[in-house]
Amino acid sequence: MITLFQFPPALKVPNPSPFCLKVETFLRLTGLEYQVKSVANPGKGPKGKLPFIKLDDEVIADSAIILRTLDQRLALGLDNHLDAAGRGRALAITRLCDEHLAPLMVYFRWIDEAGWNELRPVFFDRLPWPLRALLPKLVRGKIHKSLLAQGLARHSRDELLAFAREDLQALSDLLGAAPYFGGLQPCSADASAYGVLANLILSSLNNPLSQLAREYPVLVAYCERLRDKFWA
Ligand SMILES: N[C@@H](CCC(=O)N[C@@H](CS)C(=O)NCC(=O)O)C(=O)O
Repeated sequence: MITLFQFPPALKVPNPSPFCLKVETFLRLTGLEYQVKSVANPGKGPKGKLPFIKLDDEVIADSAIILRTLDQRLALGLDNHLDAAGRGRALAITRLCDEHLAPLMVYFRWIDEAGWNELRPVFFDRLPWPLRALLPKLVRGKIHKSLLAQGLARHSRDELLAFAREDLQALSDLLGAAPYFGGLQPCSADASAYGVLANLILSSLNNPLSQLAREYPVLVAYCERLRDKFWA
C-alpha cells in the first residue's frame, strides 16, 4: 500500500503545494491505489519537506525520487511510449516546472506584497493567538532566506515576471495542440506540469503570476482537461 503524506487541500486545488499535487497526480495518471495522510508541518518529513510517501514500510521523500522509485519498483512505464528525445524533453519540462516555475510561484505567493497580502489571511487567520501573529513572519522570513540563497529573490518583480512569461510561453509552445506533454498519452512530465500549473491557473489566488498564467489559453485548457479527466 502507498501512503502519501502531504499538506491538506487549500486554495481550491487538491493541494496548495506543487510537489504534493505532482505526486498525487502521478498516482492518478498511473492508476495506483493509495491513501493520503494530511500533515501540516513539513518538519515531520525525513528531509524536512513535503511530500513523502510510505511504500509498504519504507519512507521515501522528494517528489522526483518518489516518482522514480515507484516507476522502477512497480514497473509503471508511464514514459514507455517516449523515444530518447521524448524522454529528454519530458525531463527538461519537469525540471523547468519543479526548479524554476515552482520557485517563482512561491515568490509571488509569499514574498511579493500583493500575493502575500492575499495569502496570509487564508493560511494564518484561523490560527490561535499568538501563533497567528508569530508564524506568518517566521515562515515568510524562512522562505525569503531560501529564495535569496537560490538567487530568485535577488531580482526585481518585473525581471521575475519576465522569467515567468518565458517559462509559460515555452510550456504553451511545447504542448501546442497535444492533449498532454506526453503527446496523446500523459507522461511523467504531466505530473509536474499539472502540479504547478493547476496551482497557478485553477487556484483561488489572483496574484500577478496567476493572472499572467491565465493569459495562456493552451495552458488553461490543459489544466481543465487534466482536472476533468483525473481529478473529477
Ligand atoms: N524537491 C522537493 C521539494 C518539496 C518542497 O519544496 N516542499 C515544500 C512545500 S511546496 C515544503 O515542504 N517546504 C517546507 C520547508 O521548506 O520548510 C520535492 O520535489 O518534493
